Amino acid sequence: MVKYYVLVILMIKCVSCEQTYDNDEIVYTCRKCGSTLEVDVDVGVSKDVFNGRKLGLWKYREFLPVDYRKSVSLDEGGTPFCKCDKIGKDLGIELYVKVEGSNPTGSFKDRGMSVGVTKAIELGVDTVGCASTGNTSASLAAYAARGGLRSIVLLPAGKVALGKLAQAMFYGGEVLSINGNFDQALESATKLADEKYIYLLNSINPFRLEGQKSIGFEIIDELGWQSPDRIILPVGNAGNISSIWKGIREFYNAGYINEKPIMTGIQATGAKPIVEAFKNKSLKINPVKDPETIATAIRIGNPVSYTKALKAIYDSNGYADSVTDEEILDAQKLLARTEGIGVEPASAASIAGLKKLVEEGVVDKGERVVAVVTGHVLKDPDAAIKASSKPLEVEPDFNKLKAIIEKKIN
Ligand code: AN7
Repeated sequence: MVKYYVLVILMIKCVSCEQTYDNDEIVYTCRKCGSTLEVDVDVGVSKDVFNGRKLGLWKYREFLPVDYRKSVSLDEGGTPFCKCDKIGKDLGIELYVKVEGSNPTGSFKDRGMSVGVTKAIELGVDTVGCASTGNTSASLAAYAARGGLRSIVLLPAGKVALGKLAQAMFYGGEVLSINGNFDQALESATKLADEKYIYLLNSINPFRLEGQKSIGFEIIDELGWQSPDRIILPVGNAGNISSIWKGIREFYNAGYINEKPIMTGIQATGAKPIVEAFKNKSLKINPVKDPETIATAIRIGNPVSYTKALKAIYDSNGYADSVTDEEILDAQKLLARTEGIGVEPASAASIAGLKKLVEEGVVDKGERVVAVVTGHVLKDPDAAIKASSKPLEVEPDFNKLKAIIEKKIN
């Protein structure tokens, strides 16, 4: 018989001035100081309560601030946790890769959307919306369909990878193509939310981030209730690094772990306001006006969760750095061709960054590192095709086929 008590104090709290808001208030940023908000969750429960439950987001339901019994779920989370000995050995570290592309719509956003859409229904709203570089919109459209809600998504015109666009459209999202970049699309979506046309499910929404903290939970759980030395991941709008750190803090506060990992965020050189702030030891960013990178998912110049992300980095004795498009594409290929893990370009930033930081001596030899790879290779088929050699055309003639196979094709 498992004995435990659960104490959940639910409040929305400003991360800068600590102003609090009621759990059922629709509020995205602090009305007093303008900063971002987080849901304050205080849980006292023995980790034995998780025994026998299937790995996944809702395994940790005591830590999630919505009603589990009414959850809008597609069985998200419980993603592969692959030990990568070949790349690990080359880098002189113990490497695990958390493969978030195996979520229902192919990215980590599903964890957040499950909680976010559940919250939307609890609040009684009928329309959800977001701006997106692609993955958020795919996930939102799917979970809105599952929850029976209308969804409106704003995408930067011509800049969304094909797989993501196909998903957003096909799941029934009302897709608006904005003549501008992601940051401008988000400004428009925020205005729609302020006027109550949509319940905004970008990562500015603190309930969505509650779902994403489960990446941190699963990593700890899968390492046998131990912290890795480091978690490294790509950073765009900076919600994910913030929420994983929140999850880590909650498991630490609950007494499940005695150490915490070094949080390490990687951006693309053409979109690296967080890296610049980190180099200047600042808690403020200078937005990048015209962000550019092949990794369209993280082509973001004005990340909304920068305060949380920089706090996560500073509080964990962490690090932030950037990688070039070339380094990203090389890492994407390396991961696919060495370990069989196919990710979209943005996701490969974590591997590219890890390689760079090992070479620079920032990552120590022998470290136990978890690299989070955030989205599936099929999200961006154009990038995958461009990075590969063309299929050879061969007549259905065995001798011709043999002659070709006897040479190496690639
Ligand atoms: C594959 O879909 O912002 O730092 O609108 O799709 O939490 O923003 C996507 C972001 C990393 C960055 N990897 O995460 C969107 C969007 C992939 C992503 C990120 C995104 P955050």
